[in-house]
Amino acid sequence: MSNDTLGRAVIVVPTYNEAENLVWIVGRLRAAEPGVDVIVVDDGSPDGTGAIADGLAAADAGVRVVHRLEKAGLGAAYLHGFAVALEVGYDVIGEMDADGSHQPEQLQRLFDALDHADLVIGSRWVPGGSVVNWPLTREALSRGGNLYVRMLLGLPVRDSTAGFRLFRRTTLDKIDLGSVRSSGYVFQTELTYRTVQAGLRVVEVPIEFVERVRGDSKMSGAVARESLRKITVWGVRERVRRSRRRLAEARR
Ligand SMILES: Nc1nc2c(ncn2[C@@H]2O[C@H](COP(=O)(O)OP(=O)(O)OP(=O)(O)O)[C@@H](O)[C@H]2O)c(=O)[nH]1
Ligand SMILES: [Mg+2]
Repeated sequence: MSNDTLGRAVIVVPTYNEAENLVWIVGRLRAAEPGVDVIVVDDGSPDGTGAIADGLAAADAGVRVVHRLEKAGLGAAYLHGFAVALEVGYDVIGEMDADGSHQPEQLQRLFDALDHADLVIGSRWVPGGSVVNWPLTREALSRGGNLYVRMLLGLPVRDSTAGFRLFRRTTLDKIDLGSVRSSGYVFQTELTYRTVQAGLRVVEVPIEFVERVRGDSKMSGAVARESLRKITVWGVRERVRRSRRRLAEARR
């Protein structure tokens, strides 16, 4: 199995108020991929998710928990989880939501593709990918956002905001995580962008994304505005960089 040649793997699962989902999703993950460990990163969820995660870790040596004091955004939680995973020495470090939108049973598809990639994204918007139970407005927002990213940044990626992923350790080592400042979902786009800029290979595999059934979404206007603002700034910088390069080449 490809997982064996890739080394030790861990999936980082950020949580904020996922008490209704965590046992279910971690159980599915451990059943689908018994060789893959889990790091839950909880931002002091008032609904007791942190204590539930501690219970899982006490019963299963493959699960560990990072407790953070307050809700500081998805990006900050992932950076913390990645730092722990790198410190422990994992070779493959993944991302997955706790709300059931990403199906652990489809994780093997991502591992299979990691053989010839530095970052694998479980993608809703490549042929074969799909979304279950999303309102049209949500789909339009995701498709539109991804189109904007492709146009402005020239990224050859259909679903750069997706949060079902596998990174090789070497990829995280090369993209300077210390300078990442994005806190909301634009964090995903920033990491994709950095991976492409570093000349590394990004491969998308189709997944079926299922809208959460239990618990509340953390998507907010502030999160969407951060995305729009950052992508626009990066896009302008990208244009300046490209025209400077063209000018320099013309002078040669
Ligand atoms: N630690 C931490 N986790 C977060 C934070 N915000 C969101 N999450 C988790 O990140 C994952 C994705 O968040 P969701 O609320 O599902 O976002 P979404 O998938 O865009 O929204 P829905 O489609 O409504 O589910 C979930 O596991 C959340 O619990 C945060 O600030 N800190
Ligand atoms: Mg979700």
